[in-house]
Amino acid sequence: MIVMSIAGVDPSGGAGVFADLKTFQAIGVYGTGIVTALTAQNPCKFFSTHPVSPQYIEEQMDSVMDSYDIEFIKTGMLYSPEIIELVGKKIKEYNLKAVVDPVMVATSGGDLTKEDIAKAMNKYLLPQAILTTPNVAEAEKLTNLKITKKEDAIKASELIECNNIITGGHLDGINTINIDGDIFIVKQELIETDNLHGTGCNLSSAITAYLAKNNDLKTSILKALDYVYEGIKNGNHGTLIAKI
Ligand code: PXL
Repeated sequence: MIVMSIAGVDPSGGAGVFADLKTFQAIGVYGTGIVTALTAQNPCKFFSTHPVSPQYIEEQMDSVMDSYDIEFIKTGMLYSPEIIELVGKKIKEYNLKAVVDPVMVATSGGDLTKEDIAKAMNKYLLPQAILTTPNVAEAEKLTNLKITKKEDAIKASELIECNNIITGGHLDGINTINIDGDIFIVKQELIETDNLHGTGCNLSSAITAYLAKNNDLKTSILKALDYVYEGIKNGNHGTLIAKI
């Protein structure tokens, strides 16, 4: 089982491609990583971004796909509408099943995208995705709705173009899951911590890994929620042991 992350590099290892690879490893699948941008950051402070050209992102993908048989991928920081359009095209070309983490801003407040990329996500990427995993702020941008309570999240989840989980870290732990129009609410206890850097990356990569291990979409989401919760409880660097 080989999966792929298409995302940015966080050199401090908590988010982005490096974090994704650790999560893939913890859940027992082999991970490959396509880099969309380098960043200079640590969990507390974001310094700068250095994007990779769409042409070179395509070359990385083609070179990996040339020798590996990959069905499931995740996308993270894609930085610009041009990169989003390219990734949408490649998902179609290789018939990939994509979990899209619609990354827009870092927990630390850093600039992970060039401009408002919600429009490009809705146009090029979400129609190709099997799932998207926005947090509340990202779901608001994707739908132009204000989300302050469960009912708002349900409304937003019905507007998003594909299956989705609107994560509940900023909504009292209420995760709103919409699979083929069926809505499930999964409430998790919020954990008091200042160490949440990369939790969104870990969630989408854990879902991708569980899917690759033949779990259905709902089971993969539930197992991944559990994996991330345990990780946060253990200081968010304790995510290397997974229930497989
Ligand atoms: O968690 C969002 C995210 C995604 N990708 C990269 C990041 C971050 C947050 O910092 O650095 C590369």
